[in-house]
Amino acid sequence: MMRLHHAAASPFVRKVMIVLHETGQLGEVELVAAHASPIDATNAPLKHNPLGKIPALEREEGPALYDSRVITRYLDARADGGLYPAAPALWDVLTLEATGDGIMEAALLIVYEGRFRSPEAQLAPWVDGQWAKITSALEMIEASWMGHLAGPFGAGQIAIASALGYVDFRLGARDWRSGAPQLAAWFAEISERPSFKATVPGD
Ligand code: 99T
Repeated sequence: MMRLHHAAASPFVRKVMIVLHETGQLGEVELVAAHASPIDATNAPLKHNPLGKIPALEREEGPALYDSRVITRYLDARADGGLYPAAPALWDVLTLEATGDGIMEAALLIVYEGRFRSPEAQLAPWVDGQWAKITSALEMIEASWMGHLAGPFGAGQIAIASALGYVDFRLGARDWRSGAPQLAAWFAEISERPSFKATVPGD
């Protein structure tokens, strides 16, 4: 039995959960509740990921895996799930996945700025700069990646949808949809997939 260090708020964990759903491996993983935090590693899976971050995946045949991109790729290969195509299509999928992960990272930095700094210590240009990364990524997806998103389902769609779900969950007061209407329509539709409905973020 594999063990996944998990929290329902994490978009990085959500990608892994969606892959487990999509590849029929849910029954092979035990979920271990973790509360990773950059300033308190008490409940972080440090033994399995020295960086103290989740997700981390314990497996039988070797040391634990991290980070989320490694885990999703491992699980897909394990089940021959087809979420990562062969090269050259792979390079597009990995770039789109990196874009989704980058949106999550920027959103998480905004969240952490609000969570760990006193209001006086928070830096508005820093928060604005992270939000600018998100909007520039969304603009690029809207302009250049809609055809890919409409194509074969895979790790790129999983990462982008998990990122958008996280932005809505933690930064819901910010409007991204009016600047990316096609992406907003795609997100509404893909959110109906059972693997997405089963993994909606929560605290
Ligand atoms: O930074 C820390 O020490 C703890 N943070 C985490 O473990 C977050 C949880 S999302 N995970 C990552 O940053 C993983 C990033 C890595 N590159 C990957 O696995 O892809 C928590 C979301 C929330 O609470 O709102």
